[in-house]
Amino acid sequence: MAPIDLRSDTVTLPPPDMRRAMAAAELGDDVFGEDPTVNRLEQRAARLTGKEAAVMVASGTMGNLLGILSIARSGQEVITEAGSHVFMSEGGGAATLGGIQLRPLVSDHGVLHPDAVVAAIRPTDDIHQPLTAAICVEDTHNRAGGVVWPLEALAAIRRVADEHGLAVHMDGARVFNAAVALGRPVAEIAAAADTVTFCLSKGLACPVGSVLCGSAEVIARARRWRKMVGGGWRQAGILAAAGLWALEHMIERLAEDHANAQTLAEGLAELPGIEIDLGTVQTNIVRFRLLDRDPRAFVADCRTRGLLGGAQGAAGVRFVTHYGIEATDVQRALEVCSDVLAA
Ligand code: TLP
Repeated sequence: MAPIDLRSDTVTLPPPDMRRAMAAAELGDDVFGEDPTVNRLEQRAARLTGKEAAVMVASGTMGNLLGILSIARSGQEVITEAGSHVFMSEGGGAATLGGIQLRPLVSDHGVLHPDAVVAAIRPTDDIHQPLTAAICVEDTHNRAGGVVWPLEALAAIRRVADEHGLAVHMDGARVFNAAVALGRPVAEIAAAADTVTFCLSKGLACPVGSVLCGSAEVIARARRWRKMVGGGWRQAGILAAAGLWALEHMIERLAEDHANAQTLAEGLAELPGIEIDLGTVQTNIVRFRLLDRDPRAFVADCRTRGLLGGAQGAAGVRFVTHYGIEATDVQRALEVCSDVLAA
């Protein structure tokens, strides 16, 4: 039997109809701006997020990097959350390639408090300090367990940014999960941000791709950065076709992943030796702590029984539900966890 793979929603495979759409895609050279399918995806992404323009990129990491490089300059600082993906898991790209310093702030489950952000903004009249250029938010927040930013919290960050002349970048790798959880259009969520990246290759099941959206001016800068980091691609319409198909067919079904994550979390909460904050399980990510076990050993024992997950830090484990995971898989996953904990 194939293992139940809950390591990430990045493991999703393209559905047969998505593959057919890819095979049928009309293509051109995207570096010349001549791939009609890429152009269509970028227009669609801009419309969906309520922005003027968009650029398709290889990954969420590239989208965040180009977004930050396009709204901040060398020597400036970007405020972000201490557990955010840009700060923890993107190789220090903004510092390496842009000379931009990230300023991590501790938060309440990934949601930055506006007062903490205000307190972190650098004074402009002190020549010792770098200047603050932007604020980065992550919605949904991965390390917090797929937590959705309340719209009021986003609006509060927007107000702070406007009061201090700062830009806002949203790492919306899973912003469609946030939109489905809130029952609101993505544009309403992205309204708080100047630039927003979303991923096609996670819950939306595309093989490759993310899109960075923003004003025409900022996206023009991002295109220059994309070319510089080797991200100018040619007949990328074959990938954009997957994205267009996904935006049409894969968003609403994310609710199934959320329901499966909920069932999984509630089942795990019943098991001895597991500590889980059910309040953080709002989308498709389930994070929990093991009270008396090494998470790596737990994950290895699950693997031998056909369940894949991820160990995180000293006590944490992460499971992610996604396209291809059914309610019956969740029941089997719970049985495996129960067996491993009882062994
Ligand atoms: N997250 C991945 C990897 O870190 C392993 C995962 O499995 O969760 N922003 C957020 C919030 C992300 O969770 C990720 C990827 C990215 C950006 C980066 O996307 P990619 O992997 O496309 O560069």
